[in-house]
Amino acid sequence: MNKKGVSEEELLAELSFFSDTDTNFKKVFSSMCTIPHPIAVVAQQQFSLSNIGDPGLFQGTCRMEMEIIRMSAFMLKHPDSVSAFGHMTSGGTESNIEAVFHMKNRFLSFSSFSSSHESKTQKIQNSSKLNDSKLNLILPKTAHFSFEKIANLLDIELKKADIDSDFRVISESVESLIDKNTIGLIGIAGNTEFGECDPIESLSEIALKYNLPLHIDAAFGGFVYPFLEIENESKDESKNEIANKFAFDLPGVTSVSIDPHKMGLSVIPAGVLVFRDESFLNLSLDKIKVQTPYLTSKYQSTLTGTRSGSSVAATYAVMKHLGFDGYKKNVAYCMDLVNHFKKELSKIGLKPYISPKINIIVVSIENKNKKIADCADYAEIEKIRSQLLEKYGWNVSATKTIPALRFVLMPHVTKEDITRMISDLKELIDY
Ligand code: 0PR
Repeated sequence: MNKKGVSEEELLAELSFFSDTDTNFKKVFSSMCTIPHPIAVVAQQQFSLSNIGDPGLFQGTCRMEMEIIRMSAFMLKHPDSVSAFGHMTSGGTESNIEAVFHMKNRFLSFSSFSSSHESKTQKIQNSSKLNDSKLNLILPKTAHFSFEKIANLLDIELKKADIDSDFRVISESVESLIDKNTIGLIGIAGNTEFGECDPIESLSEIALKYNLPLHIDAAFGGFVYPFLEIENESKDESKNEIANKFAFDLPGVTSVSIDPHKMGLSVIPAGVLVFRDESFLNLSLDKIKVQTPYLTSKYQSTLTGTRSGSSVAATYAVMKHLGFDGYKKNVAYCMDLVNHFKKELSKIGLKPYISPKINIIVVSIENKNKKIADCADYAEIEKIRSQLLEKYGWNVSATKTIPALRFVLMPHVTKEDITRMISDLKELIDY
C-alpha cells in the first residue's frame, strides 16, 4: 500500500482500466450469470452498508430476506410457504454445503439417539460399522463440482449414480447405492453441463421409502422451470403447460437451492436455500447454532457470519418488480434464443447433441466428411473452443462428460450474436 493515497481522478482512471479488461457480457456464451436487472443494481447501491449477520441493526433488510424466502417457497410450490424456513447465501456452493452439512448432522443425531437405547455390545458393533466406511451422499454423475469440495470439507464419500442418454440420473441406480451410511440424496434441476432435470418425482419416492432427506440443486433451473412453458403442438396458448415437477410439491423434497444471481437477474452474490420447515433441522441446527452475545441477536445459525444486505435488497427488488409474469417473459426470451440457435446450427449442418429443454445447448462438431466419433474428440473440441475465443472473441465452454461445445443462452445474448457466432463457427469447422 502507498503511504500517500491516490487521487480520486487517478483512481477512477485505474478502475476504468481494470473494468475494461473484464467482460461486459457482449460475447459470452459460457456463463450462467448475466447482466443484473437495473432495479437490482439500484437496490444494491441503496443497501451497500447492510449486513444481515447483525439482524438487529438491519431489521428492514431482514424483513426483505424473510419475504424472499416466502416468495421463493411459493415459486417452488411449497404447500404452505409460511412454514418454509431458509436464508440467503452467497450462491449454489454455499447452499449445497449447508444442505449436506445438515444431512450429516441429522444422520449422526439419529445414530447417537438410537445407540443410546442399545446395549453396550450393540453400541460397539455399531460404532465399528460406522468407522468401517465413511458416511456417504448419493448424487448424479452430472452434479456440480461444488459437491467435490463438500465431500472433502465434510469428510463424506460421494456415491455417483448412473445417468441415462439424456444425462438425467437413473433412479434405479440411486436406489441401488443406498446403504446404512447414506446421509441423503441429491437431485439436480438444471444440471450445469446440459441443463437437464433429474426425475425428481422418482427421487422423492425413494427418499420417502428410505426416510432420507432429498436436496434439490436448482441453482440454475430454479428461476427457469417455474416459468417455462412446454409448447403445445396445437399452438393453443391456453393449453401450454408449465414444465417439470422438481420442488416442494413433491413430498420427499426436504430442501431446494436456487440462485437469484443466475437466471434470477439479481446481483452477485445471491443464493437462496429453502428448507421445507424448521423441524427438519431440529436434529442438526444446534451443531451450527452459536451464541452471539455481543451482537443484536442471541445466536446465529448460518454458515457465514457477515452476509450481504445489498444482495438481499437487490434480490427482493427484482423478484417484486418482475413478478411471475416478468420471469416468464425472461424465460420465454431465452427459449426463443434456443429456437433461433437450433435454426442457425442446422444451416451449417449441425444440431444439438440432445434436444435442449432449457437455455443450455450442447453441440458436438460433425465435420462435413466425417462422422462425429471420428473427429469430435476432446482435443478437437478444445481447439475449436479456443479458436472461437482467440480469432473471434467468443467465450464458449466445452463439456467434460462428452466432447462437445456448450452454449448458455442467457438474457444478455441476442439473436444477432447467435447469427454472427454461428457464421464464425462455420468458418472454423469448414477450414
Ligand atoms: N449448482 C449448479 C447446478 C451450478 O451450475 C452451480 C454453478 C453451482 C451449484 C454453484 O453455484 P455458485 O458458483 O454460485 O456457488 N454453476 C456455474 C458454473 O460452475 C457457476 C458460474 C457462473 C461460473 C458464471 C462461471 C460464471 O461465469 O459454471
